[in-house]
Amino acid sequence: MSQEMNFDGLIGPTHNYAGLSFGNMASRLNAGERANPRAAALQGLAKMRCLMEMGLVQGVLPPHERPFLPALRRIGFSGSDREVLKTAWVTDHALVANVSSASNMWTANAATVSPSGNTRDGRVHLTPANLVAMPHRSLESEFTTRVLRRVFKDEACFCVHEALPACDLFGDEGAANHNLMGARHGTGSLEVFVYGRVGLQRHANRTRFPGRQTLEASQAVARLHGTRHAVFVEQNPLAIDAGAFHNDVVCVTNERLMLFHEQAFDDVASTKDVIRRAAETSGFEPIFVMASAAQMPIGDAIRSYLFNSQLITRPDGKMSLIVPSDAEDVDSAREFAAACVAGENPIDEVVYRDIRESMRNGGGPACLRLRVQLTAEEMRGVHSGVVMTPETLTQLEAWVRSHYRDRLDPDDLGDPNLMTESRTALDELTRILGLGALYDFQQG
Ligand code: SUG
Repeated sequence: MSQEMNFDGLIGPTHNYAGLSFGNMASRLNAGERANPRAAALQGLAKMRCLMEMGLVQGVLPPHERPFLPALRRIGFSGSDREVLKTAWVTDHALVANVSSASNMWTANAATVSPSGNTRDGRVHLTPANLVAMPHRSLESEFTTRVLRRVFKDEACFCVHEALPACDLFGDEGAANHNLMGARHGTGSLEVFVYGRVGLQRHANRTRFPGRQTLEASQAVARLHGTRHAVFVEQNPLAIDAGAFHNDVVCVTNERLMLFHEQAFDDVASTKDVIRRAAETSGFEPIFVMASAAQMPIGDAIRSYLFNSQLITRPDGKMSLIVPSDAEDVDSAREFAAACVAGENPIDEVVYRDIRESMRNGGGPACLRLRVQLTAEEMRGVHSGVVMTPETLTQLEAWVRSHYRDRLDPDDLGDPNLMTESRTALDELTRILGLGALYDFQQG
């Protein structure tokens, strides 16, 4: 028997709104606004506590070092750390914004994960996403690989691959474009890879906004993992252009259930058909719950992030939908969520959570977590420091309160004190989570 464990990204001390993500509506609309890193991190921790109280096993992944000075040195800035930051800031604020983003909080983009029941060698396989579509996110994969190799160290149980080659052809966004479906967690399941474009057809762009995940990347990940049952389906260009830069903005799965918007996929009838046929081979019957465009215009789906909810199975076997509180303000989304609970499907509860600070950058509940299905033995192999208990959560809340600012404007990113404060916080965090010297600034 397996259990699902969610690894949430701890929201880092430099959380801000720099408008870095082309094609992500919230990122553009809130560019330049004042952020509250302290509230952001506490909202994230409160969501984790809520899931733990529902009986789920919760893990965390630490924030990355930001501002990331090695990236500035690599492009020619030199001197002491303070000098590097100062000269880069004077040269171009945008460079500093890119190396300061706390975007690694969205761990649905950290990696693609195949459970051991699905893979040929019977190990859990993880491929860190290269995130090449956005410069600020492309800085994440190296450190993510390091973290995942510490957290999933036991090579008898886990295999953490290198990220795919960092080029346009292999644009990979991790679990945000990958869904698991199966009779129950841990039973051999079907992996539904969803791509935004065919990389080799780069000049035949069907979208105005980037389709970040390529078919070639999805196929490469399935090959690396030795995935037994996989299908590859395409995002709808219309959804991408409406702001669904990742498929998880318009679709979520849990066990046999797929909850999605009518315009999520390029060809919804054939997508359902492909999944249905593949599911038959995997030995289960999928349940599709779809919001039609008439019930909920695609713009409402993007504004509310209803489909970016976490769909979870509680220990009693029923499902809960953890929805961003922003969705309560969008009539069609609120009504559809209520209808899901009333309808003939396993969802029997909707829980609204306030994660507004993350939402303003286009990151909902499902973006903030990486799902990993683990057997009891694999669970024991996970680095225990990152497995949350109510006490560690309390400790992390106190840590946030003592180190994080409660306001951050994009203009503050050039402040060397922010760098020092962040390093002090992260240094302490590695002790709380028992991770050892993990960050570049801790070396030497
Ligand atoms: O990659 N936003 C992230 C949001 C990621 C959401 N993740 C999933 N859907 N799984 C992105 O666009 C905004 C940063 C800024 O503008 O400051 C940002 O990176």
